[in-house]
Amino acid sequence: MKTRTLFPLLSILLLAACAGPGPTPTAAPAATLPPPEVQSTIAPSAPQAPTAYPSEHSPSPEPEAEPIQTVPVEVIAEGLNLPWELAFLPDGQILLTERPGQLTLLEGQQRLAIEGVLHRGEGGLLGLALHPNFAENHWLYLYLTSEENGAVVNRVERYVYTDHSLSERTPIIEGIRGATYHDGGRIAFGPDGKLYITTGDAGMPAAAQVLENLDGKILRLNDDGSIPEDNPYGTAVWTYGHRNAQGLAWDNQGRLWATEHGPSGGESGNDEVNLIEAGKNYGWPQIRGLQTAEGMVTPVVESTRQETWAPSGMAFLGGKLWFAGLRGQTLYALPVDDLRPETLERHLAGEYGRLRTVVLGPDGLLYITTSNGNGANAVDRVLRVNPALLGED
Ligand SMILES: [Ca+2]
Repeated sequence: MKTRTLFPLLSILLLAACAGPGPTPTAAPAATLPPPEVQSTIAPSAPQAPTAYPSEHSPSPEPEAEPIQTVPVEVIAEGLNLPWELAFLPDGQILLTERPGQLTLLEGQQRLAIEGVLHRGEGGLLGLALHPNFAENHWLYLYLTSEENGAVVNRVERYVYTDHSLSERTPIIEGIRGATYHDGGRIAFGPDGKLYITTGDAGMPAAAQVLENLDGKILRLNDDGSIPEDNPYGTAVWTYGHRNAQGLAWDNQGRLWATEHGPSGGESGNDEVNLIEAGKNYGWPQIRGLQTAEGMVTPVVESTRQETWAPSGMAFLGGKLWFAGLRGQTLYALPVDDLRPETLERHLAGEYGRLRTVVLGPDGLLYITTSNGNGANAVDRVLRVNPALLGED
């Protein structure tokens, strides 16, 4: 296995790097920008991924090697259009979705246009997941918004991805209501090999409480789109009463956590982190913030009415849930064994603008995408963060 041979090599390099009396690297993100001619490539310090590395959201053992990035943040790519999700191919290359409708191989920014994507408001090409057995079957999953018979809808599709081309386009689930706002869109394989999907209420809050539709839910499917036998309602629904969840991560005990956007507009704030358990009702729109009601789940931590995170993608590393804030423009970290508002860490506040997703790389570093462009204005970046070197803001 590559893993076995790689990490001893890394250790040697690390020892060599630490042995010299050279200057201590300082935390200065601006100084870490690579020269323009390499901005769209992955910096050479990224080691190769193990060949069978699963989806970035799958629980995996804590990385065996110490991260080798000696500064807190490196900008490893620029010039992107609203990147929404990021995944590592078995050879370590990075694939991105860009919300206007492109599946992009970061190396050389090679873009594949996905036919039929409707990019409007929060909708577009959103989630991306590789099958846990991608190395053999090459199955790639996308969550996208489109227009059918005048209606905005979301769906998940499966493709075969080889040599940066797509074939065998296959619907996995359709009929998720779409809208300009609240389109959900995160997809991830769990430790059980099932595909989890967040959907939004599409601007119809009451729909989140109706078990017979797919809106304002977290869904769970087999890899071919069929309904797992142990789903709680005999449908795709895993949990309900969600407004607009956009982050999924499993911790080292196999527990599923989700981030969710609270009320926006005049009632901003009340963003949520929830522990997701089969069949439960997470309360939208009946309860918000720390309100309670019989048969409904209150979030483990929420942002209060005084603060807006607008949380999106999430990853688990080092005992913490790391999640990206859009309006909050912050990388948040919450220790799962000490879930209190007081233990919430805030990093990079305002330094890179709106942050969309956080993915754990095969090198033990966090990969974060910004969301500052507008489709025509390609100003977004991929940041590589060494969490061990982050100072709290
Ligand atoms: Ca809730």
